[in-house]
Amino acid sequence: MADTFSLQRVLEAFRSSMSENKEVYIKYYIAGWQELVSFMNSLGNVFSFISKDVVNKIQILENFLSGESGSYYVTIQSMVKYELENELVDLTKRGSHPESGCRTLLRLHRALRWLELFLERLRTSTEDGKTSVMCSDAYNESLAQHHPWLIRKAVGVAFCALPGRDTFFDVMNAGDHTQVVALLGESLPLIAEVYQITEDLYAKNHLLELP
Ligand code: 1PZ
Repeated sequence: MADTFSLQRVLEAFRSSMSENKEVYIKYYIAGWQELVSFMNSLGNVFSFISKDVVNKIQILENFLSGESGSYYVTIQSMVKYELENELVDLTKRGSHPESGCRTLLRLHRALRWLELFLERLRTSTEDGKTSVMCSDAYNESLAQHHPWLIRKAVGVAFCALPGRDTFFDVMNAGDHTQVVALLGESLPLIAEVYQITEDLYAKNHLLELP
């Protein structure tokens, strides 16, 4: 199944990431990101500085998960509890824990909001819709607020290299446009729910501004 339905696999990973009692499994959460990285790579080299950062963050989380404290990293909930109780998080400025699980996942979490906003725009777009505009509108509404000027500029350049809407739908490998739109309609509530659960957890623990 490796070369079929990339969008489908993203959906499946995020679907599997939610446990019955609404905890989020890190293993599947990063599997979803891994799929998004493959997708991004298929769009061309301009995006490699973005996918490298995502790959790096996936790796940090994978190392925790396969390390000796791995059992505390099964869900985002257990990770937050473990890292906070053991003072493994730099809370106000970067110090002895610059790559905590909590701050690393927060970067992906913020990017997930971008993804949600972008895919929603794509889903509801008309034939003459421009992906670069959808991308940058979604970006300005979310991730951009957390990025310095230089990165915002570089991201702006990358957006200009995005393929058009038709190609985008094709690269998603999920059938004709109507089918892609249907699949997006199915995936978005899921992604939104995973996002909201994480957002509430981070808000409750005052972790939304981790350096
Ligand atoms: C398909 C088009 C892809 C457009 C992607 C739009 C988002 C642009 C994100 C730009 C990231 C730039 C490179 C790295 C930035 C890092 O400094 C930050 C903060 O991490 P820190 O420096 O604090 O460790 N990294 C991030 O914000 C994570 C960005 C993830 C972007 C994921 C894009 C998902 C693409 C999905 C494809 C459909």
